[in-house]
Amino acid sequence: MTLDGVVSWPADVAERYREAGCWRGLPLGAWLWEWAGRWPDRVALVDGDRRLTYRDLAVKADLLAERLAGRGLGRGDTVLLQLPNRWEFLVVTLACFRLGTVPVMMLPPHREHELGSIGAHVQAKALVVPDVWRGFDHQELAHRVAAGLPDPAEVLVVGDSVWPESVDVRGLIAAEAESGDVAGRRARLDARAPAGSDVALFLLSGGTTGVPKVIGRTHDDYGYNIRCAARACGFGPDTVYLAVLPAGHNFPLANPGILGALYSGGRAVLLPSPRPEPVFAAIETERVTAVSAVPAVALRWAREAAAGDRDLSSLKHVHVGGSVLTPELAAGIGPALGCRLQQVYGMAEGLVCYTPLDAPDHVAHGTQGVPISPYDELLVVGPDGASVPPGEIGELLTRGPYTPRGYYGVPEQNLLSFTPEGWYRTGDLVRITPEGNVVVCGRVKDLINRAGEKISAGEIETLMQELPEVAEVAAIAVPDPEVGERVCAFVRLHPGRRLTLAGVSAALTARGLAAFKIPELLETVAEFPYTAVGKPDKKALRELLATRVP
Ligand code: AMP
Ligand code: DBH
Repeated sequence: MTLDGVVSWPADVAERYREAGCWRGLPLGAWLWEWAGRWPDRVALVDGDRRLTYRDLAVKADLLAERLAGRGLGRGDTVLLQLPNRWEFLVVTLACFRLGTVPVMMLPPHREHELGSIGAHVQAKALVVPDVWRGFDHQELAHRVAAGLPDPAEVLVVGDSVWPESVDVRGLIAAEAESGDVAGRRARLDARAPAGSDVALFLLSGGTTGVPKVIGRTHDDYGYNIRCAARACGFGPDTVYLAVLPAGHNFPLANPGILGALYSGGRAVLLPSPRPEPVFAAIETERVTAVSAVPAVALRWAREAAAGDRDLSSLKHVHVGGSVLTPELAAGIGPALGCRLQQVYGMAEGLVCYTPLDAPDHVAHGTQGVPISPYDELLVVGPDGASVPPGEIGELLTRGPYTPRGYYGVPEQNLLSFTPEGWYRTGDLVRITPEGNVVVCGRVKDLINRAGEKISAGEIETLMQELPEVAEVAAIAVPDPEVGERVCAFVRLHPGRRLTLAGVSAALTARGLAAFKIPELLETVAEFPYTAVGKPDKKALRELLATRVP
């Protein structure tokens, strides 16, 4: 099938990126068999006691790809992928890349609301989930979501208790099935490989509205992104990268993350949680050289590292990004972990900036770095849309060889998020230093950034508006020392009605909203303040909140 809603780069621009060598016309994972040939026995992936070599990965990915093809999945079909950081995540992802089937990178906390709306939007043909994860029955959820989708979708399950009506992923790639005709299978898959310009995967964006914002990333563009990020972070065959953030997120997946480590001939270690003790233990045992985290997590590690007795001496770099980090806090992270800090400002929509490996402290601590590609274009504009003078604050617009020109299947949203000249409006307020480093100063988009998870205020408002008690609602961010920001819902209630935070939480959970998005503060007002155009005045609400919450 073809993905009709994908917005491509204009032909002349695409040609430029091809000529410049950014786009190579190769499918993601083209390196897999090359590495498997060169270093068949080198360990590529570690998940607890499980160690997969490059050859293991290539054999398993191909086997699964062929099995998926046998179940009717093919080029351009979409699959919702919701797996924790375990080795199967990567095998499924690579199998999809081999086949040209497009995984949609869901996150483990997503529930019916997210899986259902995105699944319908991309017309998912299958869901891949764990059986039970952190006490939650994903298999049951996946069947419920599948039943509600417009087209039939299969449920593929990774785990020990797979229902008869689900497909057992581990069974498909069990060791006994692996023998057989490895070379023949490889040749058959090579013969039907996707094109570089095909969409390789869909990433999710923290949106600002009710519409699902999924970003189609092509084999060409994502491959280039991975290469640039790996170079910016000095990744090579000696790299051991530890992934603790959810692997489906653009940052640990590819910037440079898991795919950057593997592309460089290094090793990726997967851990399903960022808790300090298991993280420190993994760094010690696996001699980890690089790890990435959002600021809240990195700061926790920095606080707890001194108290532990783990040997963290292998660690060279910690990559920190996803939400704001003050220079004062940034300065403490490297010394506490005994390594260098590299700050990163990135987005699933494309553009990624990194502080250079050799950056002096004032740059590494006080800025979010420079674009990873010389072909990235940055424009800082004022409210009138015109460029601001150098060094002044404005909204960042960007274009480039790995920043697509639109979200998938939402033409009206794209008119708002992209300019006619193809610039993506990041919604972030930045300034650019005389040396060319980006400093993130705030944002204009209506998002709440909770420990790097982006939450759309509009999404919360739409769901809360449906509550019978609620006459009017506005969701705003409350600053928080622990997670950066939390969701606060302001409501005006219908006369005589009452609503508690627990009531809101129960109602939104019942609607199938991911737990991290549920408001943690509820404030009632008799009258909403309004802006001149008649929208709830969120600035006034923030000021009001400051007077109520000490
Ligand atoms: P998303 O579009 O959901 O992938 O989220 C990307 C957004 O995360 C960016 O547009 C920023 O708002 C935010 N972000 C990412 N990295 C940083 C950073 N280092 N500092 C501040 N905000 C960041
Ligand atoms: O927040 C992000 O989306 C993000 C942060 C750092 C990202 O996508 C990235 C690096 O690639």
